[in-house]
Amino acid sequence: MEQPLVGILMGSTSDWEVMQNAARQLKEFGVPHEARVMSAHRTPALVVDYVSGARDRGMKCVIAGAGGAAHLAGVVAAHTTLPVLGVPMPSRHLQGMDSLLSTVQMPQGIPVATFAIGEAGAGNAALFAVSVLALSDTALAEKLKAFRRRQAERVESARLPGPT
Ligand code: RP5
Repeated sequence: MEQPLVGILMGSTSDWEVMQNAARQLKEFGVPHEARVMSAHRTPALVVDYVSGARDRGMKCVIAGAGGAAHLAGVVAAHTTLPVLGVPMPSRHLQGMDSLLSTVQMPQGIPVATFAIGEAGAGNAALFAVSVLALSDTALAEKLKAFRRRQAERVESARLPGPT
C-alpha cells in the first residue's frame, strides 16, 4: 500500500455517499489517499490522534466533511498546519446551511478552505488537493491540465436538442 498523501475524513458513515466523490476524484488522478470516519463530537480523541501525526506520516493535506454543527474541519485544522479542506454535508433540517456556516466561519488564525455543500464540494476539495500536490509534481500538473482540457472539450462539443 502506498503512503497516503491525502486523508479524507468524515463525521459519519452517512457522509460517505457524498465524500466518496473526493475519493473517486483522487483515484482518477492516481493520488494515494485514505478515507476514515471520525467525529469531532463523538470521537474527539481519535481525531486529535489521527491528525496530530498526519504530517509525520507524510500526509500533504486533509479533506474533512461533516454535517450539522460541523466542527470536524475546524478541529482538524486546530491540530495540524497541513492545509485543511472543509466540505459541508447536506443536512436534513437546514439543507446544509448549518454545515456550511459552521465550517466556513473560522476565526482568524486557524484557516479551513471551505468548499460547496455536497458532491460538488467533495469533488472540488479533491481537485484542490491535486493542485496543491501538483505544485511539486510536474506529472500530476500535466494530468490536471489534461483533465481541464477534456472538461472544456466536453462543453465545446455539446449540442443542444431542438426546441420541443
Ligand atoms: C455529523 O452529523 C456527521 O458528519 C453527519 O453529517 C451528521 C449526521 O450523522 P449521523 O447521525 O448520520 O451519524 O457529525
